[in-house]
Amino acid sequence: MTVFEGNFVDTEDLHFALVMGRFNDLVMNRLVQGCLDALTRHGVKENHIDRAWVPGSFEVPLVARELALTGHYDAVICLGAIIRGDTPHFDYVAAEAAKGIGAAALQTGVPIVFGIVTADNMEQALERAGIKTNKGWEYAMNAIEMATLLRHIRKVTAVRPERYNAIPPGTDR
Ligand code: INI
Repeated sequence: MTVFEGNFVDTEDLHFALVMGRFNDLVMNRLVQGCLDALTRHGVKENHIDRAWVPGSFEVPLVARELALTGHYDAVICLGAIIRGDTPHFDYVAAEAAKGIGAAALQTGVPIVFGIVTADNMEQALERAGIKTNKGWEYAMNAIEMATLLRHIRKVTAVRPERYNAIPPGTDR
């Protein structure tokens, strides 16, 4: 039996991309700081963390997918803050962000973390961006775990093709 798992130690050679929505920048700046703090304190090199700002959470999936397709990143972290207003706009933006990020991960085979804070008001959002807890930190940990987990799976399955490679060579996964 093999237990595949990620870890928070073998991080030195990992590369990450952050895709960040500018909307609600008070919340966003705190989320980004929490995320960078967690990555670097777990051994990720600062110059291995590329960053892209986009207008809002709706634009995050397209850029996340584009960066994932480069093949350069072990994981992409999507950060955004969507706060409910008086209209249904919130629901459209949140649904598209969630759907798009999920699709981008499945299409590219690169872990793409859903780091979009959705909140009913600014107070709730700020609580999650450092006042009580910092979700940016948590999203960074999710990215490290997924990056190291996929590396583990790919390493083990590559050295034992007779056991794991049921899919004929050349088949698109
Ligand atoms: N984008 C967000 O990231 N958060 C929000 O709260 C938000 N609201 O409420 O409107 C928001 N809207 C902008 C959206 O993401 C796009 O940038 C815009 O619709 C242009 O495509």
